[in-house]
Amino acid sequence: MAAQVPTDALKELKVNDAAKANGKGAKPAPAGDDDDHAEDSDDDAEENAAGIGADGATGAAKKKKKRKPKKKKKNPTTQTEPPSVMVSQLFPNKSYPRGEEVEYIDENRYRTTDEEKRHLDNLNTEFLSDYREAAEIHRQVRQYAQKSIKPGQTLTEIAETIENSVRSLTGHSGLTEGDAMVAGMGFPCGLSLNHCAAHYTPNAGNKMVLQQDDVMKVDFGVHVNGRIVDSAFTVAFESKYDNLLQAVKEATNAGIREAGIDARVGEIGGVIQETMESFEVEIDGTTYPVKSIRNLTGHNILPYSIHGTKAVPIVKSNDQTKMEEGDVFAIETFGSTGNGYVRDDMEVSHYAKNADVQHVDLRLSSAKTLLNVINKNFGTLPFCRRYLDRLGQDKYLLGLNSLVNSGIVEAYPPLCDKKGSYTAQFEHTILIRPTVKEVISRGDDY
Ligand SMILES: [Co+2]
Repeated sequence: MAAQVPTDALKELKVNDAAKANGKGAKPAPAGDDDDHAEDSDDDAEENAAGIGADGATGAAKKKKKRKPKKKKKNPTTQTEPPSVMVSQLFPNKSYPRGEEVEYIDENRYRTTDEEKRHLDNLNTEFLSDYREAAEIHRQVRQYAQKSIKPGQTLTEIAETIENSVRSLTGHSGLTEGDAMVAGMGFPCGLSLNHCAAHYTPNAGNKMVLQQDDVMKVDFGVHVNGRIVDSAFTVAFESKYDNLLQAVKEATNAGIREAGIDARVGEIGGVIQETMESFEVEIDGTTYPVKSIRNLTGHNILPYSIHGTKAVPIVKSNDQTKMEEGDVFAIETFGSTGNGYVRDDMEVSHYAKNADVQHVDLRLSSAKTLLNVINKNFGTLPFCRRYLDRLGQDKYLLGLNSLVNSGIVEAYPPLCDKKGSYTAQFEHTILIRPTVKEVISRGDDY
């Protein structure tokens, strides 16, 4: 989930709307026919099948219904499609795979073998296994998404498949009070198309259909005990976008490479920008420079809080903020064929309770009720309108807007570059451990 450059810092940025190239626009996907895509995962009918109510059967004493010996349900050892098996069953005793572990360099090289740093690492076993579990869930769900997402699907269907898979793999449906706080979605599944870079997800009734020509950013979070893995990728079906995607993937990897203890975020931004902007992309006969979107940033992650206090810019700046031992960062970069600058656009879907707002007296009773629902089910984790719908809430918009206006809840509107442009995103979560940097969400896909 993207963080935005704070407004006063933005004033220092020069906005250059004079785009060199003027692309023919990708129209927002028109509303189209629903395509029902019934993919069932339930294969556990074996438990209740045999021998119920055979008592009253007429005649034929000979034909006694044979009671099937109750099969002991074995723990599955492989994942289903779509994913439905808890990863805690696939990896007994919390033996989750590690992320990519990268040794520190220069004056921090000693840390990998240092006795004291290794001891500190060993104090973090729960933190690490929660993080590795969340990361493994992210990988399994996104790899299924990469295989299965096709033009013609509705965005609603795509989002719900991803979100329901995440919930199944954590073993927490989030339907009972407080369950979504134990483990589940770390933030809503963003499905932002074309010129929209971030924070779009369908609200109820949305009929948008993914098109062959679309470039879609899939950005979702998985949390286990509040340890949020934030990772994103971009889907496109046409090869004309390859260079755009390549630029952003390499820029994100450059940012990950530069990250480490004592690394200054402004310098990391410079390396990201240099990598990103060494690319151009030809789309339908027009060549565009790939620009870093300068008012979007990576960010640190705190327990139950997706945006901490540190930002990781994706353009060069003199921000001297340092990464420190124990930090968790989402390194995400966005490339664009447009202005390289996003604005709020379209209907809001994403919200989160503001972590640092104290008690406010609410007059509107619907706002009070809704705040109670948010407190119990999400705390400070981001949620979207669909998550309120599935909890059985309705007619909550007035209350929700009142919470936003009183500053208790923050709205995260979709962030879009100029119409007709294309944007791409790749993102990983990294742990700045005492001994090594662990790219926790790394997979063989990206
Ligand atoms: Co993020």
